[in-house]
Order: sequence, then structure tokens, then C-alpha cells
Amino acid sequence: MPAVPPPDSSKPPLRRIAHLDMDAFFASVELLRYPQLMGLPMVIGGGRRKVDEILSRDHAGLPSHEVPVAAFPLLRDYVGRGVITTATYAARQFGVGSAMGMMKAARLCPQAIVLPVDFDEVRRLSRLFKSTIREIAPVVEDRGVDEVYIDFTDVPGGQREGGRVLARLIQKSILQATGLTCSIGVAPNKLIAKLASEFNKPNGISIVHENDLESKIWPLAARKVNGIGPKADEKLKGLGIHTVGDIAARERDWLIAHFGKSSGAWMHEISWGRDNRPVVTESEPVSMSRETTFERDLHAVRDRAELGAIFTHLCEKVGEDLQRKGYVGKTIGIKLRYDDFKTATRDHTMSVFTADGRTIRQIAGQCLKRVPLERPLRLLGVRVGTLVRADEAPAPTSGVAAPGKRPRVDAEATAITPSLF
Ligand code: TTP
Ligand code: MG
Ligand code: MG
Repeated sequence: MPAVPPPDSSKPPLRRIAHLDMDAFFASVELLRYPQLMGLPMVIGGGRRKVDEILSRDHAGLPSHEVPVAAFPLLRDYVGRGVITTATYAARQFGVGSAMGMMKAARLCPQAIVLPVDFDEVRRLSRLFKSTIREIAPVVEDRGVDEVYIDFTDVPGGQREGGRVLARLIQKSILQATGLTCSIGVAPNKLIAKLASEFNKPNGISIVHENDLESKIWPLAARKVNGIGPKADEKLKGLGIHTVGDIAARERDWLIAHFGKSSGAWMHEISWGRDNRPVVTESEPVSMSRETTFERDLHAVRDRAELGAIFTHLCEKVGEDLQRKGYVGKTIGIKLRYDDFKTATRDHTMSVFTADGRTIRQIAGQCLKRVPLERPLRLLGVRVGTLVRADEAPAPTSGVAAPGKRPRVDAEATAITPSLF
């Protein structure tokens, strides 16, 4: 028997929670395509200019990474309204940043290159960096297009140097898989981790321990806390409270008297760095579908009205499912099972996303024209795939359909042909 006693297993390991956020995400995605712009001020925003078209017209045949820097459009030449979605760190030195009007940005940094966002590429890289993390640390909570929480607590090596070793490994793996950098904060809980991931941006790691509260968290502006919005911040300021430490200096009851029972109590908790929320994993659905097996076999011609009604109902239900769960999709598919139990599927991918039952019905109807309908049918199903969260879908100007609204559909899909049922 070993002389050394076993480690104290009665104590649970300290919670180590990471928040990871990609650096200048939309802009960095463009730098992968145009690495010649690395280090230059560049912003993403404005209307959807066909930059690729302009560049390929003037520099036809050149691979994207060889297009000369002088060929790119500049903010100083930008006409039109719109806001900046993000800026490279080189552009941020001029005071340019997210949500700033293009005109103001052009005054601050006229020499910045301006590019539109490529949502397809953003989504591809978003999925790729998240799956890279999940291979290393499985407990990952999706918090939007460029950020996640990761529970390091039980991951091998997750406690070493307060989480720094694992954070470094994740940064390195993401860089290898995507060519992109990110910043990570590791702390006892989500609240502090979220604040910490900003401490050393870009490409930084910061480790915060429980006893760093006073030195690292209390000096921060109250507005930095996820959950304290502009309105609450204004009210706090009116009461002479500017920092997280100012909140902590007030009595819990005083906060409750001014902000109500739940908000006041919450503010007290967060100001003392307390937050027990777990990291919640949920896998993203790949598709949503509805199908039905008929009580008796139905024939496309003889039972046309009945089939048509069932088909419409299925499409509406899938649309409702998508809307309820907050997704939109652009691949619409159908599934048929014949009386001999053979199955046929067809699908069509649109250029826009939708969660609208009528649009789904329309595209599914087109798919139906591409399957044999001589034999009686036992089952009919409708599926919507290539899903993204509705709030991560491209803005309406680029053709997205908000849930419940009818989108502009591509010509192919809207071609009017007589429907089968
Ligand atoms: P952020 O993570 O807030 O910003 P960022 O990744 O560009 O920069 P940072 O290094 O500071 O994290 O947002 C992620 C992406 O979301 C951003 O690249 C563009 C988009 N976005 C908008 O579309 N509108 C906005 O108002 C903000 C803040 C971001
Ligand atoms: Mg980011
Ligand atoms: Mg972010």
C-alpha cells in the first residue's frame, strides 16, 4: 500500500468556467480571404456592395489573396448610410467600432478598407471553432455567433494554472483549425468569465480567481456586466453608482428598494462575484420535420384534396416548430412512402432562410413534382434543414425571411407551375 494518503475526495473541485469570444470576428473572417489586408484598418458594414464582383471584374483571374491592396474600397469613398458591425483592431485605434455610423467612421478613419459581411463564411467558421472546442472540452454553451462558455472544472488539465493551460490549448487548436484568434477568460463562474474574456483582447487569456474580486472586478464600469443595460446603468449613475464596486458598497436592501426585489437582489449577488448558473449544453438541431402515416393509403390524383390539406398542415406545423424554437432554414425537403414501403425523398435549397409555412408549402410543392406519384402513398413528410438561429441569420436586406414573414424567394423556387395537390 502507498504511504501517501489518497487526495481528499470529499471536496468537489473548484468550478473553473471559461468564456471564449472570437477577436473582431466578421473582420477576421475577411482577413482569411484577403490576408494582404492584415494589420490594416478595415471595417465590416454598410450595404451589401458586391466587392467580390468589383474586385474580380477589375482583377479577373487573380486569386483573392493576390488582389492588390489599392483595389479595395475605402471608407472615404463610401456613400450611403448604415452602421459598422465590427472593425479590425488596427481600425479601432482610430476610435472606430461596432454600431458606429459609416459617416462618422469615415471621418475618423477615411483610409479604412470597407467590406461587406459574408454570412455563409461566418457561419461555417462559427460552427468550426465551436466543434474544435467540443473535441477538447465537451461542456460548451453556445452564446451566439462568436462566443461560448466552457466548463473547465472536470476536463483533464482544466484546473492547471487556474485554467490557463487548457485555455492555451484551445486557442492553439482554434487557430490551427480556422486561422482565427480568440480571447478567453477563466473564472469561478460565468459572470466573471464573461468580464474576464475582454481583459486581454485580442488573442489573450486572463485568469481570475475568487480573491481577485476587489482588484479586477470592482473597478469595472457597472455597464460591463451582462444584464445591466443602458437604462439600468443610467439609473445607477443617477444614484451615484458607476462601478461594480459602487454596487457592492450598497446594502442589499437599499438596492432592492431602488430596483425591486429580483433586480436588486441580483445586483447585490453579482457585485460580490456570485453566480451559480451552470454551463448548459444543447446541441443545435440539424433539421426539423413533421410526417404523418395515413389511416388508409392515399392516391395523388384520386385523393388529391385530402392529400393537399394534409400536406399544407404539415408545412404549417414545421413552420410553427421553427418559429417556436427560434430557427430558420433554407433546405426544404419532402419524404414519401409508397404502398410497397419504398421511400422517396427530394429537397430544394433556397438562397434565403425561412420559417414561414406558406413558403415551405410552396417549395415542398415544387419538390413533389420531382417524384413519381403513380402508386398509392402511405406516408408524407416535410423537412426543413440547413438551419440557423433566427437571430444569427443574415439581415433582411440580404434576403432573409423573419419568422412569419414571406421572404423574397429566388426565381427558380417561385416559378409558377400548376400544383399537384
Ligand atoms: P463581438 O464579439 O461583440 O465583436 P467582435 O468579435 O467583432 O470584436 P471583439 O474582438 O471585441 O470580440 O461581436 C461578434 C460579431 O458580431 C462581430 O464581428 C460582428 C457582429 N456584431 C454585429 O453584427 N453588430 C453589433 O452591434 C456587434 C457588437 C457585433
Ligand atoms: Mg468577438
Ligand atoms: Mg462576441
